[in-house]
Amino acid sequence: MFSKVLIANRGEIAVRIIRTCREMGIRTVAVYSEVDTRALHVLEADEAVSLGESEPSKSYLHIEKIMDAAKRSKAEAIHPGYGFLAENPNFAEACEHSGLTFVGPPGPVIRDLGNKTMARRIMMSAGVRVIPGMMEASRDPERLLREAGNIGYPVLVKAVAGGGGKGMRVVSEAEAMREACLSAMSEAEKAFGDGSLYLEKHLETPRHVEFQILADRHGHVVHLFERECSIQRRHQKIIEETPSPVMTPSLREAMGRAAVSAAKAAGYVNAGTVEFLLDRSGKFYFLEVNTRLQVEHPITELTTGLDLVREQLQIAAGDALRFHQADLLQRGHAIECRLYAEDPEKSFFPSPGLVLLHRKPSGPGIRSDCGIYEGFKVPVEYDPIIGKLIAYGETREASRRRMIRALENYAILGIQTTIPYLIDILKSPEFAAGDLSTDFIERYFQGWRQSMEDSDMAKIAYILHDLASSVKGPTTQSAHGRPTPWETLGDWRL
Ligand code: MV4
Repeated sequence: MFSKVLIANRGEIAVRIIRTCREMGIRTVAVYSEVDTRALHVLEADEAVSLGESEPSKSYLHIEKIMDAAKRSKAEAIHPGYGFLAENPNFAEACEHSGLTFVGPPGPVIRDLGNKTMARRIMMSAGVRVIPGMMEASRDPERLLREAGNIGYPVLVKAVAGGGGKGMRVVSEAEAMREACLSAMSEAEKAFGDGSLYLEKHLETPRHVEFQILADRHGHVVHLFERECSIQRRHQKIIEETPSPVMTPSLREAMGRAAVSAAKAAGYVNAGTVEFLLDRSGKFYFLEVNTRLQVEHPITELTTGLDLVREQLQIAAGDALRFHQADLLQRGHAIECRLYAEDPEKSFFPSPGLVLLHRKPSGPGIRSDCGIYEGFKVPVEYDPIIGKLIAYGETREASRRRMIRALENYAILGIQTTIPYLIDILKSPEFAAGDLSTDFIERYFQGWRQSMEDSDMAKIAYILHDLASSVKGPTTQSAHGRPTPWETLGDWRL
């Protein structure tokens, strides 16, 4: 096993990886930008190397700086977390060329699966059903128009280098094709440096069900069951759960088998996720492979008992998987809520700033993966995810109620968060019934506003937040001339 690992990431996922390394006796090296000088991952790692300027392209996305930090600190492996360089094949290859182990799949596998039509061809050859559509990309609007006619409207225009909804357009008639292709092409060119497009039949109101897989370097592949990720807003997942409320043992077996075939066909190694769209009739279609540890991995951990970061490190070190498919069991139900520093009343506008108060919930079945602390200034430069809350229970209803309880016990002052919004989704009759689809948020939670009948804790937090943010300068001078706790609250680490 490695004796030192560099974590090329920040926030909750860097902290998450550091924790497992600590348990395994592996020393950790954090990297950080200027605004992250006092970030939690820096405080928790054994060593930390500065990357300088905060702009992502000059810090967490800068391959040479990170390679240099790894060499100087004598790390043997690099864990990329999610986002940033996690799915960059050039980064994975740069690591291997410098004699560092990349904790993830081989560069060429990342490259193949990142090309969405290549991924479709691989899956088709493996006998995994793909959504009807094109098997190679094009930049010719006339060709795309002809193909759309063959597929039949509505079609979905997708970027071959895409993922996450960028460069995607639903087109319901031939007249709208040219315009949609041109705008998708320029969006894809800007986002990925590759404007090539392909088309798929557009599936209406599907569910998003993904399978976690683990593959070692010896050709063994297992799946760790599914995660349902249908609750998302603008291609940003907000609530994930496992098992999926619609899963049956036979569907699970069929989808799990497809996920394992997909991984084998791609030559996959390490942890990955095979995404499917599931239609109302129970037919499932390959969507894409995510070649990284995902944000929502904890729900799989709670229901299988495994530590996915430990599995990743062992696979990267060359160990064989210690279990077969038949050894794996799913137990209970887990739900994850992603917590964002965003204001849900102001169309989810980012809400960075100083965390004045931070009280995390705890208790039975509650896990908190968090990247902030009281006194930390959430920077504007990066993704606004501040952490995740995960609730485990024997049944879906038990974990749902537990999650509501925990969210109502969560107090964060100084920044706006999506917590009140999450509470209302979890309490909705539609969510409670498990009636989920990728248009859930558009259907039920458009134009959401906070209700003042929220929990006592929410009310108190609300009042305290107003109080705390209105307390400024001399108006709070105490009689004894020393600063009041309100003035210093949150400042003690600065
Ligand atoms: C689709 C689809 C319907 N039909 N493809 C969105 C992100 C990208 N990874 C693929 N996505 C979709 N592809 C066809 N042919 C619907 C979506 C989609 C979606 C997928 C997963 C989770 C949330 C979603 C929200 C809207 C649309």
